[in-house]
Amino acid sequence: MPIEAVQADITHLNVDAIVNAANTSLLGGGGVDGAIHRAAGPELLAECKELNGCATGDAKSTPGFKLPASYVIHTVGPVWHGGDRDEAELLRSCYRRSLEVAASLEVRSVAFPSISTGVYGYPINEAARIAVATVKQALNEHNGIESVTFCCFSAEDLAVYQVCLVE
Ligand code: AR6
Repeated sequence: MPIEAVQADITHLNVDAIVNAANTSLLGGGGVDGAIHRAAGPELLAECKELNGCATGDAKSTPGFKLPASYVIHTVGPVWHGGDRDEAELLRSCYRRSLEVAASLEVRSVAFPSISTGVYGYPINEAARIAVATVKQALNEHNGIESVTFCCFSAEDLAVYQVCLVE
């Protein structure tokens, strides 16, 4: 099953790389970012300090330290402002760039959280449709990536992703 959706805490997943929904400072925060930093341990913050931040729509990697995943790919989703500030293109870019970074690390399995749909306020239906379509398209260019997991925190989000996956 190359692309699937699950309901889980992303910090528990046994995949090669997990994606973090970070902010431009890359210095930690709440939500999934806070959970990843807590689970990886303080070495993750020290490593992130060396990265000099990350632009919205871009992605940068670190080791996973205490996580089961070998790598964390930190990406920065757009803040939702109503849809007329390039939010969709920036969100697509997060998924594309994260998979490019994953391919450059030669990882086989990647898990994404639902980028921008928490604190950043992106509507879940539109965000999930973008996530699934962008990943399906990008995987055609990255033959080494064998599986992508959409890691949903809530049952409601999982139901949305499952609809998008069969569309
Ligand atoms: N595993 C999987 N998903 C999770 C977890 C977890 N452990 N914890 C939360 N989620 P958010 P954003 C879900 O707010 O909207 C941070 O402070 C959550 O339910 O984490 O991109 C950063 O530093 C939601 O579905 O990220 C930024 O400042 C999804 O992850 C800002 O929040 C994303 O919610 C980024 O906001």
